[in-house]
Amino acid sequence: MSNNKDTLFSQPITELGGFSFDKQVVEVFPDMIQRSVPGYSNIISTISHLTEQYHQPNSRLYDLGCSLGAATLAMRRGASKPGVEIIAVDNSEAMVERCQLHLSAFKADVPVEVRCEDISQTEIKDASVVVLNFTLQFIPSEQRQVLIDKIYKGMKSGGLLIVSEKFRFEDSDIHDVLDELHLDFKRANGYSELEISQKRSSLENVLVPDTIEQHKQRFATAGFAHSDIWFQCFNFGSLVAIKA
Ligand code: GEK
Repeated sequence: MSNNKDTLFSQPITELGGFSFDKQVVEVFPDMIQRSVPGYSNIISTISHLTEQYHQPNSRLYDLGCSLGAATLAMRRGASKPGVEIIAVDNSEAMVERCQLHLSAFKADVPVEVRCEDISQTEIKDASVVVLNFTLQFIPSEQRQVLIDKIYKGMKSGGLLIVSEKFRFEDSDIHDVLDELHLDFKRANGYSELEISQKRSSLENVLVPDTIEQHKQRFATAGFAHSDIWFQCFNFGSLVAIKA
């Protein structure tokens, strides 16, 4: 995987467009996500453990919005039962191309199919574990319930859905405290004020966070019998939902 440092927003950009997962982003992605998302490594390693516990024989595991396949690899490490197949999906061609290359560099028994498609088009079938690791926040708000409904319908009984996201907080004082902690995290990881503010503008209306309550409500509406947050660091975290 590429080890390039993320300097995409280090110089003033006159015409700042909306953020997109293009070739330039692919080159710096591992560094970018590590330095921008608090708890990312913890979440990735826990995806392995959760996969180990929840994957079922003769089932499919989905990584929706797989980027370079970090969660796919984590799932592959955790999967050992017979008849398991992983399907990794992303709609960025540049990401899928690099993901494929990266996955083929590691030998493993569990087959992985990497698809370049919009996850709204992905058929979910016989799924025991489904991962949306920082992807749902990029899906238009009005399409989120439809997507979670579809995932629920395609899951096996006892299946697990893992959804990691940046969160919004209803209480504006709490929102500000957690947001400031996140900015400090980015500063401590070497991002300048210019990089932070340009990235923030570029993500506006592209990354639209929900509250933790909205996520739980959406899971309940889809039919999930159980859901809760299992990890939180500042305004980032991860939830699980279980199909009865
Ligand atoms: C990780 N899960 O490293 N269909 C398919 N892919 C999409 C769509 C869509 N409609 N919208 C966005 N994406 C990864 C990190 S990154 C998170 C996920 C981040 C893809 C997009 O192309 C990108 O690769 C990914 O979702 C989000 O565990 O960069 O903050």
